[in-house]
Amino acid sequence: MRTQVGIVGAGPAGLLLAHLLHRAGIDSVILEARSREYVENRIRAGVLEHTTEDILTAAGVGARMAAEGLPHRGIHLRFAGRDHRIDFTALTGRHVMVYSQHKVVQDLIAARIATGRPILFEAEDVAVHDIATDRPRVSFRHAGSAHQLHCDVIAGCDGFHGVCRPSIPAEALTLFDRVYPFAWLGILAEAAPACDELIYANHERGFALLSMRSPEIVRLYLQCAPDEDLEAWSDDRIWSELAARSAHEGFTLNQGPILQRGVTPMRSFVAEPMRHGRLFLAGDSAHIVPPTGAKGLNLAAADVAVLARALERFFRDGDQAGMDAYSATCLDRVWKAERFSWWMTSTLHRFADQSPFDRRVQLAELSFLAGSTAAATALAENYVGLPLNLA
Ligand code: RFL
Ligand code: PHB
Repeated sequence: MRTQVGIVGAGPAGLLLAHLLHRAGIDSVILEARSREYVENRIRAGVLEHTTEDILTAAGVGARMAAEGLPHRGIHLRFAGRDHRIDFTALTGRHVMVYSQHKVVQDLIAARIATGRPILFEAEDVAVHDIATDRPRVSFRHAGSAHQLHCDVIAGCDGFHGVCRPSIPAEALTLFDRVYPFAWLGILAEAAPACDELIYANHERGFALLSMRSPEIVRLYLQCAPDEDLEAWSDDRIWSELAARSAHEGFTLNQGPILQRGVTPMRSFVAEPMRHGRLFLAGDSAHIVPPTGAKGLNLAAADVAVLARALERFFRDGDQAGMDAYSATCLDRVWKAERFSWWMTSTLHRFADQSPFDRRVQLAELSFLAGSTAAATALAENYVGLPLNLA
C-alpha cells in the first residue's frame, strides 16, 4: 500500500488533516485503533475558538456546526459571592462556538467517507518505521492480515497515549510536564442550561464549571481528587455539590437524569520539537493542556492547518520551507495556550497547599479581572483564540 501522507489516529487532528490535504489534492490513508462507533461517541471538548470555526467553515465541513452550534459572546466568572461577565464580543469583536467535539468528529468522518479515500478503523499493532529517511512506512494489522503503508510523510495524530511520539529517539525530544494535584469529575445530563453562557466558579469548596452541549443537554464539572472514586458520588451528592459551588443570588441550577460521568486528569505537557525527520506530531500527541481554557481541540485544529499548508508547498513545489518551519510555528502558539490554560487553572482552582496569602492573591486576581478592561481583554483574546498565522 502506498500514499503520500500516512495519518495515524482519527481524532480531530487526523481527520481534519486528511480533509485539508484532500482539498489540496494530496492523498492520505488514515489508520485508527478504535472502532468508528467509539470515536464518534467519545465525549470530550465542547468549545471551538473562532479560528477553529473559521477553519472548519472554510474547509466545507461547517454546515451542521452553523446550524446546531451555539455562538457564545461571553463567559461568567463566579467568586467571593460575585458574578462577573467577561464580554468577548465587546472586548475582541469575536465569539466562541459551543459545539461538541464528537459532532466535529462525526462531520469529518462523513466528509472523509464521501471522498472514498481510505479510513481504516480497528487497525492493530500500528508502528512507524524509517522516520528519519524520506521513505517512512507504517506497519499494521487490519481485518486479520498484516500490511505495510509506504509514505512520503507520516502525521502522528494519535493522541497523548499513541505510538508516534515514543518512536522518536528520546535524545531528540525535550519534554515539559506538569501534573496538577486535582482532576475534574464531569457529567453529561439531560437538563436545560441555567444560564445561556458558561459559568466558571472559584468556590471555597473547589472549582466548578457549568457548560452545555445543546439547549437540552448540560455538561458540568467539579474539581475533585486525581484518584477520586466515582462510586462515592451519588447523583444527589453531585447535584448538591454543583449547586453549592455555583450558588448565586437568584440562580437555580436545573437538574435532570445523568447520562454519562467520568474523571478527567489534569496535566500540561509539551514535546519539542514537533517533528523528527518525516514524522510530524500534531494535536495531543505533541501537547496536552488542562481543560480549563478549552484549548485542547483548538490547538489540534491549528496544528493541522499549519501542517496541511506546509505539505501543500512540499508536494506542489518540492519546497520544504513550510515543513522546516512547522514545529517552531506551532510551538509559538502552543506555548501561549499552555500559559493561558495553566493561568486559568491556577486562578480558578483550590490548591490543598494554598496559604491564606495565596488565596487572597487569587481573589485579588479575579477582582482585578472584574475591574480592569485591560485584564478582561487579555482573558477574552486568549479564550476566543489567538491569531493563527498561515503564511
Ligand atoms: P485524540 O482526540 O486523542 O485522537 C487521537 C486518536 O488516535 C487514536 N490512536 C491510535 N490510532 C492508531 N494506532 C494507535 N496506536 C493509536 N493510538 C491512539 C485514538 O484512538 C484517537 O482516536 O487527539 P487529537 O486528534 O490530537 O485531538 C485532541 C483533542 O481530542 C483533545 O485535545 C481534547 O479533547 C482534550 N480534552 C478536552 N479539551 C477541551 O478543550 N475541553 C474538554 O472538556 C476536554 N475534555 C479532553 C477532555 C481530553 C480527554 N482525554 C484525552 C483523556 C476529556 C478527556 C477524557
Ligand atoms: C466543555 O463544555 O466540555 C468545556 C467547556 C469549557 C472548558 C472545558 C470544557 O473550559
